[in-house]
Amino acid sequence: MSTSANNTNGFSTHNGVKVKYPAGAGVTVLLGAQWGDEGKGKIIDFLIQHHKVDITARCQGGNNAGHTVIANGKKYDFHLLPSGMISERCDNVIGNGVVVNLEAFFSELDHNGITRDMPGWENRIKISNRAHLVLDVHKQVDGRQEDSLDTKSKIGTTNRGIGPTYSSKCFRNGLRIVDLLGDFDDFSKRYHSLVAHYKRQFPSIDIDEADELARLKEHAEKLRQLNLVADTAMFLDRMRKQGKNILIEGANGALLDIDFGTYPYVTSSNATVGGACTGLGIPPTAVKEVIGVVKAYQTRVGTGPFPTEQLNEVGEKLQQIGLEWGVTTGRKRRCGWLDLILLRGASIINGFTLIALTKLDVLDTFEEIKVAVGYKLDGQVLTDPPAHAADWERIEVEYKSFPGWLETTSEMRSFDELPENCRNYVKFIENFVEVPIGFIGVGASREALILNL
Ligand code: 2SA
Ligand code: GDP
Ligand code: MG
Repeated sequence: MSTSANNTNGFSTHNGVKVKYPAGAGVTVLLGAQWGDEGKGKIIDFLIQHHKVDITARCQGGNNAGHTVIANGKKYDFHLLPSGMISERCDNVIGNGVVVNLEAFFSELDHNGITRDMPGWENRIKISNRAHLVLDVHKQVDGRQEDSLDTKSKIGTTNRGIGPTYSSKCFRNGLRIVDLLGDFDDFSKRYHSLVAHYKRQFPSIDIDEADELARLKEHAEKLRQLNLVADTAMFLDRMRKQGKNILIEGANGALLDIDFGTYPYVTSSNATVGGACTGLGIPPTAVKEVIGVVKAYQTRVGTGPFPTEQLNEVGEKLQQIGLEWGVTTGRKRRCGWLDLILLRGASIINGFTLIALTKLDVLDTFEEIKVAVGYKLDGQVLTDPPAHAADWERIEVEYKSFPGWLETTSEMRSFDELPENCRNYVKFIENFVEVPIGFIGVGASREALILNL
């Protein structure tokens, strides 16, 4: 393999080149800068191999997310599990900000072969006692809420019960892991009252409450036996004090953030940098590096504004070459040109210190490549993304056009090797956003990653 971790002499090599990853010990946050599916999984895999990551931690979202990691000669599909589960060296945390479907948690461990192939896996993962549980009722409410909306207002959720679980959390009648592990009679009472609460809103809800409670009891036993639950904020604090490297992996993406995304067409958590702190109990002063993962074009699943969407042969070509299907639901992703107004906004909110630009190879065969560099609304120039959903529909996009490079980049391994037109495209993005592009993805494999650090 041409990419290898060789930490015995203090550094590792990737494609034969010494890795000069800049951050020292501390906390690195890695976030999606668009609408999710930027290829975060692959960059996380690189950092785990080369940056001596000791712990990977999930801070928000639930099993609505989907990372593909190709490693150890295998393809892993992760939704709820932190990606460090693939490495025997890494501990893993599911933080208080994550909403946990325990059924999905245990089945993901099984179908990725972790329980079978990685003895001792249970010593490498901890779930926060404060994390909220996704229950059957939340999934049913997700579907019913979507059904109750007209076509234009539908969010196009992943139907995993994520929004309703965060609603219960904010309504303060949600159930947490710590409740499940406490007095089960008390838990059952609160469970029935939560289901009754939602039934008043949606009388057609149909839950086998006794059956779900029995399943939850079994999960509670398993969690206890395997010692999988902890106060993860305190655990992470101890680890930081021991000088361990922590990688926080964001799910979804900045434009799906509940506060700064294209509201209401967003997910129900903070997918921007603040979510990393509140979702794990990590102070902002501990964060050393914030890496934004950006696809070289733009995709979105679900409904909602998408100013640079290409509902034409360009969009179809991006979808087909980029293999743009959702990892969680198998939905076709909508595709369009890279939007630098949105990217600059995401970068400002997150304070990116480094960008990873992925899937550049997907543009190899395009004669012309465009990027959005300006918005106009009712004749007025906008320098930043608007807040109101209705404004998005009337935006006129100003594009900058680049000549394509019409060469295959997937075997190229250094920035200088890339065709000139390709380098110009990358440099333009870097200058517009004013953040260095440290990684460039030119293919799905581990090796197809150019370091530009
Ligand atoms: P939800 O289910 O309440 O979080 O949905 C709200 C919106 O957030 C979008 N969303 C996503 N967008 C892209 N990728 C996501 N995860 C999967 C993946 C997607 C899939 O990584 O491939 O498999 O379909 C994800 N999760 C949530 C969603 O489309 C709604 O617009
Ligand atoms: P995530 O949710 O951000 O981790 O991204 P997904 O895993 O949902 O989607 C990214 C997809 O792109 C995966 O199938 C990856 O294997 C693939 N991928 C990642 N980086 C590259 C790249 O540089 N080039 C190509 N062609 N594919 C890539
Ligand atoms: Mg994904």
